[in-house]
Amino acid sequence: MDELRELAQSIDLDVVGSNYQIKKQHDSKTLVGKGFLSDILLEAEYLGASKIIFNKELLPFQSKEISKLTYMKVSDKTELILEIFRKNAQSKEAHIQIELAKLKYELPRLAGTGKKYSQIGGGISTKGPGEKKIEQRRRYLRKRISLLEKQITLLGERRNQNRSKRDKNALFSATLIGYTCAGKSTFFNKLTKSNVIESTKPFSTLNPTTRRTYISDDLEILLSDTVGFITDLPEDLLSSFRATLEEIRQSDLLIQIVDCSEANFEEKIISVEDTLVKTKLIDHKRIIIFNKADLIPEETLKYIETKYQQPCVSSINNFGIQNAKIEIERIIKSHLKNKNVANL
Ligand SMILES: Nc1nc2c(ncn2[C@@H]2O[C@H](COP(=O)(O)OP(=O)(O)OP(=O)(O)O)[C@@H](O)[C@H]2O)c(=O)[nH]1
Ligand SMILES: [Mg+2]
Repeated sequence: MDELRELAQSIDLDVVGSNYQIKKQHDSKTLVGKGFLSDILLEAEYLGASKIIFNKELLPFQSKEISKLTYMKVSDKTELILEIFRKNAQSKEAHIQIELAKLKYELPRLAGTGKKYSQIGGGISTKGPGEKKIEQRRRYLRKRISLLEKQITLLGERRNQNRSKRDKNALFSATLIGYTCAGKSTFFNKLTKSNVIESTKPFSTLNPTTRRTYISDDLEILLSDTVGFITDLPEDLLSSFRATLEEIRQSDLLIQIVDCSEANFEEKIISVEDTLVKTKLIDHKRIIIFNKADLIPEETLKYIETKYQQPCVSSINNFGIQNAKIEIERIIKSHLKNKNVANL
């Protein structure tokens, strides 16, 4: 719920209240129980809310059922994330990816927003103009989705061409991955002396950026910064970000950045690994770097170092950066050595 609040606030929504229910099973019609639902709708109306956001993706008919009971806009975490992505999109590619994910989200929910269209008219048990409008919109969405998919494929091909040019240079490639706001871009900027956006707001990076950088005096690599992950990242959104997934897939090494100053950082490691499983990237060579070490007490730092035996750094000062580079270099060199032995 804290994360949902932060997501909402990142796009300047004013959060006036929150509530939760613990249930063994979700209510198939309304997600939460009927009694609880009427309580929260009353509370939200009393607090003057104009929108109610569920911290779980609502099934299309669930959002339709809940909408029948209130004048407030009924939304969910997926829609909120889509909105954040839309606001942060800067490149043409990001805009296409987000529009595609949004349309894919809208398509099965069209009947749920039927009121908007069916108010136009329609007699009893006849196919009125309302239904026709829905059908028209559905057809439009399908056409537009297929057009956008083609555009993304084209952009992907162009990216592949660039990548194969890069591959000729045969540089080892590493990609930064991790939960949103973990500090991937800050670490990237530190290593590559670049200037990509760093921000306290989630999902500030949408498109991958790749730069050459010397990890040691004699080892130059390609380092990529990518979009952040989040628990329950909508599948459509993830699959729309094919460029990022490709970047990760083609990479020789994944560097998972973890914000170790958060109380639930271990849950977030598992959440990122879940996404890696879903995207079939879990078997990729991967190391973890614990970031924001400047924000944690000495004992916690010791605990993490002992438990994980992975580098701890601060990307805003230089703490641990040299060690992290040495560790990355060690892994790359052992990988290259194994590759050479395999090629003999
Ligand atoms: N104190 C401290 N803050 C950090 C550190 N690294 C990053 N930050 C801050 O954490 C916030 C998020 O950093 P980003 O680099 O934008 O995080 P990201 O992982 O790229 O996030 P997205 O691209 O939005 O997914 C920024 O406000 C950074 O200044 C660190 O080592 N210490
Ligand atoms: Mg970033």
